[in-house]
Amino acid sequence: MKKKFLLISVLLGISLVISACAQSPGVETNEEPEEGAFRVVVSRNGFNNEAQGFHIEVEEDQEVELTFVYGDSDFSQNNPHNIIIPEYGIETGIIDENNPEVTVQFTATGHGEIAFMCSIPDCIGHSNLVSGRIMIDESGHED
Ligand SMILES: [Cu+2]
Repeated sequence: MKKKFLLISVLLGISLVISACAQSPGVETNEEPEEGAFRVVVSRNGFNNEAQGFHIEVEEDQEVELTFVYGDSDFSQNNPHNIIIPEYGIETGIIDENNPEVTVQFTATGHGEIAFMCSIPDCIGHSNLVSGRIMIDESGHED
């Protein structure tokens, strides 16, 4: 009987810890991101670790929220980046270990592929950060 009580107490304790973790702010969850919202890790390995061909897909005229997250914290030195989307006149400003997250917002106007890249030519891994694309689907909303 005592053993059973102990087991229940332990299980209850574990579930309390789990629910506490799930509720604490800033903890990554697997929830579906808001439509039009994207998180892109920027590191010497590329955008989300893709050296080439990284892109996000949006609908024409969609409101887009793009969050760039510094991904070189595991590197031996600070490695500042500055992401620009020239077509929209957008610049994140320095993203580095002191300013690890920047969100930009824009309306996905225009056609085809909008380029984004790092504007700091001597950042480590720069060649992996020059070919980001925003692909705009012009077919409308006929899902
Ligand atoms: Cu860079």
